[in-house]
Amino acid sequence: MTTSIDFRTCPLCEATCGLEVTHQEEKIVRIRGDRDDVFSHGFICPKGSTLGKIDEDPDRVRTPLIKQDGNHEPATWDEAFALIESRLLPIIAEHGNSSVGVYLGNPNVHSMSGTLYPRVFLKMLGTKSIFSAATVDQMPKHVSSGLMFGHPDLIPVPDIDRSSYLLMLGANPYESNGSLATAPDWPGRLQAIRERGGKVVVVDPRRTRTADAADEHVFIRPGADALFLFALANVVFDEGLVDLGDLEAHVAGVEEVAAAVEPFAPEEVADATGVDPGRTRRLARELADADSAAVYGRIGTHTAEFGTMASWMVDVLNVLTGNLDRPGGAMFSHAAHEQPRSPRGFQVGRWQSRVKGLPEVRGELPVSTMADEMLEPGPGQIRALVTIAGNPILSTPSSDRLDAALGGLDFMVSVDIYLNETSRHADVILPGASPLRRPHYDFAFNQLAVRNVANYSPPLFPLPDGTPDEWQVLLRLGATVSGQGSDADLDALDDGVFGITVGSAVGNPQSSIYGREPEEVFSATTEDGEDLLRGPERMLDFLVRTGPYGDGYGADPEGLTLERLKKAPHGIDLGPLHSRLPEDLCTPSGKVELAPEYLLSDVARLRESVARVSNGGFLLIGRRHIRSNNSWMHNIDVLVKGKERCTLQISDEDAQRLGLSGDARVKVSSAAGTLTVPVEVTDSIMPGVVSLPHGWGHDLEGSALSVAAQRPGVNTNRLSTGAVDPGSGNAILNGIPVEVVPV
Ligand SMILES: Nc1nc2c(c(=O)[nH]1)N[C@H]1C(S)=C(S)[C@@H](COP(=O)(O)OP(=O)(O)OC[C@H]3O[C@@H](n4cnc5c(=O)[nH]c(N)nc54)[C@H](O)[C@@H]3O)O[C@H]1N2
Ligand SMILES: Nc1nc2c(c(=O)[nH]1)N[C@H]1C(S)=C(S)[C@@H](COP(=O)(O)OP(=O)(O)OC[C@H]3O[C@@H](n4cnc5c(=O)[nH]c(N)nc54)[C@H](O)[C@@H]3O)O[C@H]1N2
Ligand code: SF4
Ligand SMILES: [Mo]
Repeated sequence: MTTSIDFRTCPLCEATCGLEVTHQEEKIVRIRGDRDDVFSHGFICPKGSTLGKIDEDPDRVRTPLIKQDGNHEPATWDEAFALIESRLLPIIAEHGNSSVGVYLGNPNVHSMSGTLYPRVFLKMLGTKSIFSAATVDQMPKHVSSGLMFGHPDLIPVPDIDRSSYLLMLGANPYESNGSLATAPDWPGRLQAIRERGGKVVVVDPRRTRTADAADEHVFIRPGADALFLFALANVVFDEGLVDLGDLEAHVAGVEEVAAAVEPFAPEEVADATGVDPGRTRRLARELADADSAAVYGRIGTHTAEFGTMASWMVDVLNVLTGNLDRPGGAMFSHAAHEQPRSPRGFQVGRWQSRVKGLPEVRGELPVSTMADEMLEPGPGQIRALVTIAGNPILSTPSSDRLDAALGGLDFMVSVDIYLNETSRHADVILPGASPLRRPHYDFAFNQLAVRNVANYSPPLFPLPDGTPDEWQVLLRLGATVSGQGSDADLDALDDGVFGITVGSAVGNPQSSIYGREPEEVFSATTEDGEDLLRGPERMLDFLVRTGPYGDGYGADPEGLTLERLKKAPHGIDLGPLHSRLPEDLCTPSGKVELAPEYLLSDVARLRESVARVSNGGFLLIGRRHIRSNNSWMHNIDVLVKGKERCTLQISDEDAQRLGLSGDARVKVSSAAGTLTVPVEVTDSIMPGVVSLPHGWGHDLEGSALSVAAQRPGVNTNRLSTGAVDPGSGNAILNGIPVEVVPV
């Protein structure tokens, strides 16, 4: 057997590491970090080397499965689609398109098919019952960015490679490898800040590995980030530290913000945050005085009661200290596939959810209310569900209720690679492709990267004969639910989708191919003058060629094309982040809107929270471990072996008070449910706070996860209540009041 080496980007998390894969035909010999990768320079984490194990996992679903008498049995693709057609079409005919709900999970943003084709499917289905992992994650950031910068995807990232001060809240990149700030090797990059004489400050109710490696760690009471950030802004005004720098002429609403933060002096919020007011004042001064600085908040800041307020104030601070859009501050990436955006502004709540009246954001509804929409009878009730790369039973709130809701549906389809806690409810499971058998380019994370890079990887191994790629599965599903027939011509449909994209570009004065003939673009997409490119790769070629570094179909012969990307297996470095404002703002005013009315209107609620007194109970928060990936990699033996990880962390002080020894088990109860878990006593968590990781609870009947079932752990989302941050509809997953009782 010949041994070959190929290079590809790891699709598992946001860090986008380059991998060097040694293999003998379809057998992986070794995976290690690609030292020549232009962005990751050899960095890898323990998950990256397990891609072969996912590919080989005997539990991975490889053929469609149809549920018969409670068991999932293999079926052909034609049988699976025929069943979907015969069951879903009558539901749609009788109850309307929105009676079919769709849930999109996190791995979609890690694949080309999953980034581009669910939206095509959704359009063909025509439902308004759309949910995704975004509302258990970063939706507050989309809302604040949409309102401040005019587009929900204009998300500034900390320019950590040049920054001299980083204030990081609710993020633990030593375990997570970073989020909404794509940077392979966070540990190395954070260390480099310190080596240049800069400073890293971490605000977290736990002293994490990231906090341990930082210059300073600040304990904060869960859920209090917004108050702390408002207090920092208060000091910046109070002590005359405002300096907008180059953005001065392009910012509206400074006075309104000054008035809004006025009641939040550090002394006022000290009890609620647990942060000493003198320290808050010092941190505000340090931030304002630094040569360059960035404030960066993540999951712990977002999945909280005031997630949108906190998310907003993070960028207010970046603006007030003159750090937005300047090197070393908080900057906007400029991805190779980015398309011109029109300054249309951004709106929240264009419609509301039926049962709880929660706001639509970006065309979707909060997943926290998905079960309500299924369980509450009446016109508009969701009766069927399609999940695409999602495991909401473990990942979204009030799992027991959702489990009952999925069990009661008339019909369910899961596009997934495992028969797991969620897909066990599906009448039909349609397998997605193994990560090694699909092409990769990071549409989502190149747009959030701390350096502009482009990297394309072809599929390492082919799909087995007769197995469609995931984009074809999604198109066929779209054809089926839209009545075009489960045997529709997928290539023709895909040509149609591509044609619409091309048509709108040639008609857009901002596009580099404005006024060109669509035919020219179609005929240019032949590879080697022969096979027509299709699907996501054709779209990638188009987006890159019409993107900021593209060849514009001949306009710039030196520019990027998919062919060029293919010739650069270690990626193409497009340089450090560059300033993009005010030109690329999408607000109707053309300014940074520092004080959008929608956000100001929620300040009173935050103000009320200052006076809340603790009842002495515990607040539950989450955590991640480097060997995890949300709920779906616990079936990989090398990642789960060793010490039990699904434990309730509790402080020494609290353990003593409750008389708990290191191997004790406790009952944890919230308004939503009760779990029994082993404790882990530690000095690294704040007294009054307990922490449990998410993604566990693999003991549900009907799943087929043989490795995960041996160490099931418990599902922390049985404790989350379904309460949301009203500004974004994002779930509150951190700061949940719980009671802890020894068993
Ligand atoms: N309590 C608590 N809950 C949380 C969080 C938390 O911090 N605390 N974090 C939240 C966050 S940030 C997120 S993003 C969500 C994640 O929420 P989800 O996306 O719902 O959950 P995952 O565990 O990522 O599940 C991914 C699913 O996709 C499948 N899958 C993997 N790869 C592929 C593929 O290539 N194709 C297809 N079709 N399927 C695939 C897996 O088998 C699995 O079923 O969880 C959230 N839940
Ligand atoms: N190993 C691993 N990597 C992952 C994932 C995974 O599951 N495992 N999931 C991926 C996904 S989908 C995402 S979105 C990212 C998330 O990436 P991160 O945002 O870095 O997520 P975490 O590592 O959970 O870090 C969140 C931190 O917030 C703290 N925290 C909790 N509540 C509060 C609070 O109220 N205030 C403050 N200031 N801090 C608080 C927690 O103690 C924790 O240390 O990670 C990605 N990478
Ligand atoms: S850090 Fe993320 S991208 Fe890098 S190897 Fe690990 S899982 Fe893959
Ligand atoms: Mo996430």
